[in-house]
Amino acid sequence: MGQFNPLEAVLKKKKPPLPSILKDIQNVIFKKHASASCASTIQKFFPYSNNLGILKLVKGSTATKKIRVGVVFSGGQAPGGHNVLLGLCRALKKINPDSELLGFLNGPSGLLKQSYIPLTEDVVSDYQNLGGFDCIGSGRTKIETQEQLNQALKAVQDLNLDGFVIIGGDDSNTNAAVLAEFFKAHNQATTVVGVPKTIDGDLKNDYVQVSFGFDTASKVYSELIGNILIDARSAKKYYHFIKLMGRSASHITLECALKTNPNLIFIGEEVKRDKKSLQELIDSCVDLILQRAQDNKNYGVILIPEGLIDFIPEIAELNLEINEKIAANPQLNHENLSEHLSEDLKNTFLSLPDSIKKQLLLERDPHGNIQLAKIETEKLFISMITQKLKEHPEYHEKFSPISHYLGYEGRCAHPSPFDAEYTYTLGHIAALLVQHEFSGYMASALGLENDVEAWQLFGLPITSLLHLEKRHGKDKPVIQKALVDLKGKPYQEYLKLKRNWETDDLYNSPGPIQFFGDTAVTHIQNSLVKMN
Ligand code: FBP
Repeated sequence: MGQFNPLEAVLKKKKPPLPSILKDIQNVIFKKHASASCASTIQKFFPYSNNLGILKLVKGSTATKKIRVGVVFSGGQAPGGHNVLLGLCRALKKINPDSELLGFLNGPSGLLKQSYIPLTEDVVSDYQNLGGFDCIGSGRTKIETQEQLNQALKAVQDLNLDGFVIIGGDDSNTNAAVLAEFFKAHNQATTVVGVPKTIDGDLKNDYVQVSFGFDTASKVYSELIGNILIDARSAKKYYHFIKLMGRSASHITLECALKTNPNLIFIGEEVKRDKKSLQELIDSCVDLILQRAQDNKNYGVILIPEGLIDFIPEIAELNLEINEKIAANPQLNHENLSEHLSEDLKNTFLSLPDSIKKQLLLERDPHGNIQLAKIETEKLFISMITQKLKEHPEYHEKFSPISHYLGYEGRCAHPSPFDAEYTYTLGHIAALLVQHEFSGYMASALGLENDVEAWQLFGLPITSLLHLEKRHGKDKPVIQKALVDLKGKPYQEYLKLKRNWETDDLYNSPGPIQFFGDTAVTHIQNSLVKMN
């Protein structure tokens, strides 16, 4: 590792506490807690795993044989990943000192290539409480084709793995369910387990209060937004347009807004419900700018979720058509595509700046998702607002916009005390699910608003979270993304506050994450969880 860093040195020594039930890990078992139904449209894809119940970890005696487990990071980085490795490693050793953990390198492709390093206490303890996925790296390869599934099967056989743990988001956990099913169908006893990771906060259900990383990332972004708000109020001359990461759902934007009180935010799910056009969104920004100018306030801060562009009905339709057209003809580019589009979408496409046209055509990720992180919605807004303000020359010259994109800045921060403890616990649950041979399950902990000692631990069948979605033009079973609930308390709270945010500068700067002392909070505080 690099140069001596006093904060890291102290963090590395801080062993995360565990829920009470895990204090005697050799004497716990999973008991069926509730039934979990798998959608009828999904059952045929998972004949071996469509009827699994929800499990709860309780006290009970069990055999503690030696187990050999492989683990992989899949998808985008999220704070706390290293503590999952640490939790897994320590739990496996506590279960049986001869157990082993292998870390596959650079994502799921590491399994296919059988490229791994042994994850011993010496290796993982050097990363205790540190951000990043750099201990083993991550990647976005999807194990999907028959050839890849066979390669994965060969790898777990060659390496004699009792378990394989995928630390990932919705698509990666879907992949865990697919692999678990494939192994069962081939009489391969390797247990496949998922761990819920993603800063986006959209992997969320009755048994996953929050995915790990969301707490830290939203706190890091809120710190930065808070600083920008105070700068805006001090300089009184700039409008800041801040795009925030979170591929689809607007959870991060809503969470950061409730923590910082900016002037205006957009929530993709609301835009979709109200069928708002791009021009209507621009008009609402212009209205805000004109209204604030009446009070001599030619400054402000506007938050834009990364996924917004795909919630605007005409752009979402355009994206779907682009997906189909480029799947059929990969040679299409931003200059010749319009001739292939239907008439009204052609006009929408042609009305966009060239830079955005190109970005809409960028290669899809291996899961078939458009790369929204690369679409500069914040710049699109600035350019359209500047154009519209030409109708108001007296304000046009006072409009001085600055664009920001906060995304990668938050994904590898050192985990907040909550994320550090949550991930350490999730690693232990994953080890126990492997030990007890519950394949196709996701590690889950509830009661996260309480201190760690009181958390309740579960195993959740991944197939119960699946639904059918179009990917690369075909129906695929995938975990349904949890979008912002427009009837939920966080959104309702925002509705109550937003009018005052527009006119009064109620800016709040929450400051950096605290790791020690009275303000180092170890339970979940996010509005997303607390208010739901
Ligand atoms: P995961 O869903 O894999 O956790 O990744 C989420 C995310 O951080 C999104 O918010 C963002 O759109 C995307 O990853 C960026 O991907 P990449 O790291 O490949 O640029």
